Amino acid sequence: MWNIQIVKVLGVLLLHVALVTPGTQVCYDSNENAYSIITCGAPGKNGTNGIDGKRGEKGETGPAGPQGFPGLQGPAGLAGPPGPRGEQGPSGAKGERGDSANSALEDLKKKILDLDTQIKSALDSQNKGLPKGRRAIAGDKVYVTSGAVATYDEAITICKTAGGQLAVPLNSAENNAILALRNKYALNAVLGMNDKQTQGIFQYLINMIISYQNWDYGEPNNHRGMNEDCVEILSSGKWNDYPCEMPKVVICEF
Ligand code: GN1
Ligand code: CA
Repeated sequence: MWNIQIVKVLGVLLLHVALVTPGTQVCYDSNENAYSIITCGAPGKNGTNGIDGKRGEKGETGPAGPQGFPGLQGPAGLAGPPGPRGEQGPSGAKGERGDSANSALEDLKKKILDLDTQIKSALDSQNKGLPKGRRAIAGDKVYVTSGAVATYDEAITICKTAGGQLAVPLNSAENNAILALRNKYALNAVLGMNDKQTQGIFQYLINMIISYQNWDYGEPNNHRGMNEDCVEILSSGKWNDYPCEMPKVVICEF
């Protein structure tokens, strides 16, 4: 046994002496239970990079970042519902004693009379230049004619252009004043009313149903089925409906 070990050691020493040269070394391989000689060279170059490893697990949530800048102001909101009614305020100071009802009425009457006088004098001076027989007065109204004849529509325009309107009697006094002018001429005069809108219902130019009326016997009658929508004043002062296109004397009122 000891002989075998001694032989092994001697073998190795011999191998070492015979084969180990600079650049070589003896290595013992325990698996093979043997010795081998390897050549020692310069270290090899680094290998190329390996492929990427597997993706790591998700890290923990980081700390909250700093607060951002405030945003722009938004548009105004809708108006809210009305609030509840407030409490009643305290009573005001007592006012000065007023005029008696009678004296206030007297004041008003005086003002109206003054106004009436002013209107009459203004109307008088306005009509001074008109030839006699071509104007008539009833109350505050002044009726004027040149004796010219025209259809209903033309008559309306003539009076409007003159600053007045086609004469229309609202009572018997006004009807008489208009009649006085009509009777200066041999023709009937046209009045400011018609039943164009509804047959048989005569209206003023302002589309109001007439109040005062003075129809001749049997009138208005749309004679023989004719379209008699306009009104003329006859020599008797009574009224007749007639076709608006027929020319009649024009009397204006101011
Ligand atoms: C008639 O007769 P005279 O011409 O005055 C008629 C009127 C008509 C008018 C038409 C009593 O009047 O209603 O509007 O003709 N009078 C009668 O021109 O029928
Ligand atoms: Ca008629």
